[in-house]
Amino acid sequence: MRGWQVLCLVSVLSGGSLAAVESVLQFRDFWARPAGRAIPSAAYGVIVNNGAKADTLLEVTSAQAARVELHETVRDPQGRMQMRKVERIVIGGRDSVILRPGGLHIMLYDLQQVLRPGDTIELRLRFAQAGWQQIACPVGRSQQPRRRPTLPEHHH
Ligand SMILES: [Cu+2]
Repeated sequence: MRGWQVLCLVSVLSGGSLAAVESVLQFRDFWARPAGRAIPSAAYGVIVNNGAKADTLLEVTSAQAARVELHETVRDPQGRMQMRKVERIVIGGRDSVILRPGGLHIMLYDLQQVLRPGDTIELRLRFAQAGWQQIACPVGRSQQPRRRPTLPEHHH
């Protein structure tokens, strides 16, 4: 559903020149790790590029974190997993990029508040083509264990 809100925002901002918007992004299953104020958090999710052209994530900011970095997780020569800052993340045309624990992710430092499951943080992502995109990101895993398995699959 968040993806559709972004689509609406893009349509409004572009006014009469809708055809000029080549890169249409969707943000799926975003969630942030719960954290106390002294501990960094991280945000994960899937960025889908429905446009034909590649787009590049350049920067992320959040009202809830004073410093935000793009990170990747790499294995060092000793076999240990380490996080490393990356300057940009490219999402190919008609492709997607998964941000996940142990892979690419958004790192949130100097939290302005404790992040508890059920809270929501705002993320503002700046793309080379699509510009600034704002998404609401729930704290806690998005894939919660299903408590009511009789519900239809596609409710929101
Ligand atoms: Cu990190």
